[in-house]
Amino acid sequence: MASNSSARRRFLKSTFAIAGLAATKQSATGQAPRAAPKDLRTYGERSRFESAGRKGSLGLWPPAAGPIRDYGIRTPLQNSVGMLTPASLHFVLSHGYDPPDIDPHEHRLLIHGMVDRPLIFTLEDLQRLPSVSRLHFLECHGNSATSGPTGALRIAPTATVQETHGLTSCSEWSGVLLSVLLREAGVQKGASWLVAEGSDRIKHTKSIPLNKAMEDVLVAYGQNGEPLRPEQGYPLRLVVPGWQGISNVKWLRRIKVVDEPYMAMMESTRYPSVRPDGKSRWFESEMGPKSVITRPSGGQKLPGPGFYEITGLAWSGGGAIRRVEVSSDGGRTWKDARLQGPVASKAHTRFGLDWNWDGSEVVLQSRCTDEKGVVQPTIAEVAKIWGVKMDYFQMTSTIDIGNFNAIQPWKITRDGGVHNALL
Ligand SMILES: Nc1nc2c(c(=O)[nH]1)N[C@H]1C(S)=C(S)[C@@H](COP(=O)(O)O)O[C@H]1N2
Ligand SMILES: [Mo]
Repeated sequence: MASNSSARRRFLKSTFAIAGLAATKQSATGQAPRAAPKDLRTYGERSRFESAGRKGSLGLWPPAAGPIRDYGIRTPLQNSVGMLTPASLHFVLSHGYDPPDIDPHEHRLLIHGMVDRPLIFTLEDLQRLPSVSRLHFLECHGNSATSGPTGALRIAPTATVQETHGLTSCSEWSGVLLSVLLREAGVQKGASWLVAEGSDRIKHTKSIPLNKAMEDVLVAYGQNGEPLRPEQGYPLRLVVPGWQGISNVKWLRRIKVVDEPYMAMMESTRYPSVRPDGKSRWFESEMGPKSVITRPSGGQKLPGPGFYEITGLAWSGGGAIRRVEVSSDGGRTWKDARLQGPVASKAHTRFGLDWNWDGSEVVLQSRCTDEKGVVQPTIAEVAKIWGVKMDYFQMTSTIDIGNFNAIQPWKITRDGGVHNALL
């Protein structure tokens, strides 16, 4: 088999030859006429040739009767490049409701409870305080869950990476560290938790331990250089780095400092991941190391044998990604992938590996290791952790295994088709 570098040279040579031809032809025939210059657009749009889009529905919880709708609006990871998700393609998970229409001038954030000085902040107040900008992923704890009411969508051989992993995105979040606000309010002795509340119809509420709040939690008003999008919590949200999506309370309006978790509706009924034996994992908040190959991925088609970069994303709630390995022989041997910068803590990290496809049937998969040395598990290892048999992952049950971070295999068939090979 030719080495990757000679395969790549051959590939580049033929591509350049074709590119040269196309350029000549285009200028000769006057193709691709330029549109007359338009006025400067106040707010830019992408090229009309681009169509990558989110998919899914807000969904209701508990699911309404009728046909199963996918839960959540998913990011098209198969089209992603680099490590940032444009705000327009960020996944959306709101528990059944459209974003409230909040006038930022009217909006207030109240901090009260076990504090010396209850405080009320306007958005302008917050923007006068020292700001930080941090790269962090968000991930719904139900991302890639195979069981649960919509799990069948995740194990179908035809599933795309948008369907299997699209409930995660990565942004640069700007705002004020929550620790700054809490110090300003003066947290009283004995306080150990806080309860954060949103302004949506269900008043989404989540308990967060005080030590996490003081460590790296952000009260964010900015996303990728502009104000948050309404779907992401405009004008204010919590960003709880590396923790389950549910903690990142959107449309944030109240933080109460308390001395125990509140067992609010969402965290007590839906979010302890309940095991089939009836035990549940409460406040299992940190997301484990996870990676997925985004190209080639489910539903794509390789035009023929030759050189390809295998590329994907890796992330961990435990910190920065240290290593990503890729296997092209179903997990027998592994090669270290390149990590593309920036490699930020609790952020998506892009990886790549040169690969020469010889046209035979292969299974591609990636596994990552985070800075704590924790390695992404196989699905058999996940089954062991949860005390379930492998067939559990095929069942359509009302409960799903949360924080599911098993290695994702993609099978490439001889015709170049790419198929989900998780089960
Ligand atoms: N106020 C409010 N905050 C919320 C939710 C919600 O329904 N209401 N959903 C939570 C869940 S379950 C997730 S996964 C994340 C998703 O954030 P995103 O929609 O910006 O991607 O928001 C969390 N914050
Ligand atoms: Mo979520």
